[in-house]
Amino acid sequence: MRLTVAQALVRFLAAQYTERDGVEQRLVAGCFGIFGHGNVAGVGQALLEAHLAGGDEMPYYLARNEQAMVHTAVGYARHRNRLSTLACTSSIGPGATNMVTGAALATINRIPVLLLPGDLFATRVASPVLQELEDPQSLDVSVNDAFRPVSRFFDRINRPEQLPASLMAAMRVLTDPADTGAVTLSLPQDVQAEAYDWPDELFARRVWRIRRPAPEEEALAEAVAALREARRPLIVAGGGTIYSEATDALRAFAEQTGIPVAETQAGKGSMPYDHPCAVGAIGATGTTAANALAREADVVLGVGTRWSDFTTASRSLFAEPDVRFVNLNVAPVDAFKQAAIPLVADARRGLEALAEALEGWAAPAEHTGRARELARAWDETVEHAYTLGHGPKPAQSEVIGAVNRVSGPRDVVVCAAGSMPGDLHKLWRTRDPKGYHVEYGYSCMGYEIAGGLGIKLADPDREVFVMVGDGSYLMMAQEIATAVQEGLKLTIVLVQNHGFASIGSLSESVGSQRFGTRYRYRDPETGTFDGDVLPVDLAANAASLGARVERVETIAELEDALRAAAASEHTTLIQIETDPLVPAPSSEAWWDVPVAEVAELESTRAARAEYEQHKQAQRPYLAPGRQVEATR
Ligand SMILES: Cc1ncc(C[n+]2csc(CCOP(=O)(O)OP(=O)(O)O)c2C)c(N)n1
Ligand SMILES: [Mg+2]
Repeated sequence: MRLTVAQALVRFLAAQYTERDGVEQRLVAGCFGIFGHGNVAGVGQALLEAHLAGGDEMPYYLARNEQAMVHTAVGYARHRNRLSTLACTSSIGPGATNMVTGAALATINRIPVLLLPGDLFATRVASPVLQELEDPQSLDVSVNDAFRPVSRFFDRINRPEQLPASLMAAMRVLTDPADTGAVTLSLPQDVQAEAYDWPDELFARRVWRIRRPAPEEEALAEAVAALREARRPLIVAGGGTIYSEATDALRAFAEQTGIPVAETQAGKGSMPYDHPCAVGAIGATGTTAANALAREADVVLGVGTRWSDFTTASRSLFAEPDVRFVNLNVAPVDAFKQAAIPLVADARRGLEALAEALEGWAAPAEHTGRARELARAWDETVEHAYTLGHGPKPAQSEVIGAVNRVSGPRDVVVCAAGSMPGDLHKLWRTRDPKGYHVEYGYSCMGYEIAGGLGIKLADPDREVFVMVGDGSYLMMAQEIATAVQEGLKLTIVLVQNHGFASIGSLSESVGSQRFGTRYRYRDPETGTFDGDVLPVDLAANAASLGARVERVETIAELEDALRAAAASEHTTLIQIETDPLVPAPSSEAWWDVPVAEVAELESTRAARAEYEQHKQAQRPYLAPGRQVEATR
C-alpha cells in the first residue's frame, strides 16, 4: 500500500487496541495537535485524510499550547487506567520543545502518552531551517534530542523503512505496565511526507494485552513469612493499585487481615475514605493516623508505590529500627526500593495471592482497633477544617470542604501544584477509585485545567472539578478555550490568594521570610512585593476565554455557585478569595528542603538549627527485608 510515512503512521495507530480482563479499547483514541512547518504537510495532511475517510479513525483536537496538550493526554490516560491514551503532534522547534515538560510529567507519573514532534529535514539540504538549533560539533543533533532523557522510548524516523519496527517498539512500551511513560517518535518533516510501499500486515488490527504478571512462588513465600511475623503492619497503596484495578482486591485483603491502609497521592482513592481499614493519606501531606502507624510499623507492604520523598517524609517517617518493607510492584525498579522483599507482580494478582497464602492470619486486633481510633480522630480534624468559619476571607480547607460536599461520589477532583495538593491529600473524602486526580509526580503548575480536560474527554459522564491556584492559573489557563471549543465541560474553582501560599509557607519554614512569593506591587520603601494587590482580574480573563464565570466571597455562595455549575452545560470558573495564611491541620511529618548552612539572617539560622534536628530522623532503609540467616 503506497502511503506517506505520516499516512501510514495514522492508519497504523487507528488499528491498535489494548485488552485487559477481556475488555478491548482503542490504544490511541485521538490526536491533539498544533500545526506548523514540521507537521502541517505530514501528520496534519494524514489526519485530514483520516477525517475525510469518515468514522472516528483518528479524531483530531486542537490545543492552545503544546505542553498543555501533553497534560491533556496524561489526564486522559491516567483516568483510563493507562489502557487508552492520546497522541500529540507538534511542529518543529518551539512546538516540539514545549512538549518536553509534558513528556517528563508523563514519564515520572508512569503514564503512557505518544508524542510526535516534527523534526529537521532528514536530507538537511536546506539547513539551517527556520527554528533549527545548530550544534557546531554535530549535524546529527536537533532540539528533539531533549526528549531522550524524559521519554521511555525515543526514536527518530530518518527513513520510511525504519517506521514499522519503531512503531512496534513504541506500542510495546506504551502498553507495558512497568516500562510505560512518554513515547516519542521524532518525525523529520520531509520523511513525514515521503511515500513508500508498505506491507499490508503493517495495518492489521492488533490487540496489545496489558500483562498482569503473577508473583514468583519464592518471593511470595518470603513476603508471607514477613507479614505473618508482623505485629504492627501497614499497607501503603500507591497509584499502581488504581491503575491495576486492584482496589476491590485491596479492600478484601485489608478486611481479611485487618491491616490498615494508607494512601500516597497517586494512590488516594484506593479505599473509600470511611472504610474501617482506611487511615488516609501518608507522608509529608499525610494524616496523623497514617503517620502514627507508619512510625510504629514493623512491616510495611507497599502496593504500586514508587516511594517518593513525600510518601516517606524524606525517609524520616518509618521510625522502627528494624522496619522491613515488602514491595508489590509490577516495575522491578520500584519493587527493589527500601531494601524490600521484592514482589514483582501485578497489584491485583499479587494481593489475591497474598490473601490466599495468608488465610487464617490477621494482624493483632489491638493494632487494627488502634488504627480505627486514629482514623476516627483524624476525621474529626477534617470536619473541623471543613467548617472553620474563618473570616473575613475563608480558609482553603473550607473551600475544599464545600467542593467535597457538593460533588457527587463519582465526580473527579483535579489538582497538581501549590498548597492545594497537600491539603487535598489530607482532607479530601474520596468515595470512588477515580474520584481523586492530583498530579504529584511532577507537581506541574499548569496541569490542572489541561489535565481536567483529558479526564472529561476520557469519561464525559463524570463532573470534573478543577482546583487551581492563581499562580497555576496564570501559567496555563488557555485550554479553557479548548474546553469551550470541544464542548467539554469543566467546573474550575480558582483559589485567589495573590501569590504562592505554598512556597510562601515553605519559604518561611526555611527562614526566607516569604521573599518573592506575593503577587503585589513592589513597596517603594522596602523594595519587596509588599504593596497593594495587583489589579489582575482572573475571572474576567476566564470570561474572555469563553467560560461562564462566578465571583463568590463566602462558602455559602461557593456552594450555590458549585451547584449551578454542576447543573450547567458550560464550562464555569468560580473565583473565591481565600486567606493564604491559614494552614491545613498538621501532618506531624517532615519534608527535606535544605536550609542555608551560614546566613546573616536570624530567621535562616533558626531554621537551620531546626533543619539539623529533623535530619537526625532521616534513615537509609537498608535493613534487609529478607530475614537472612547470619552465616559466621
Ligand atoms: C511549572 C512549575 N514551576 C514552579 C513550581 C514551584 N511551585 C510549586 S507551588 C508554586 C506556587 C503555586 O501558586 P498558586 O498556584 O497560586 O498556589 P498556592 O501556593 O497559592 O496555593 C510554585 C511556584 C512548580 N511546581 N511548577
Ligand atoms: Mg496562590
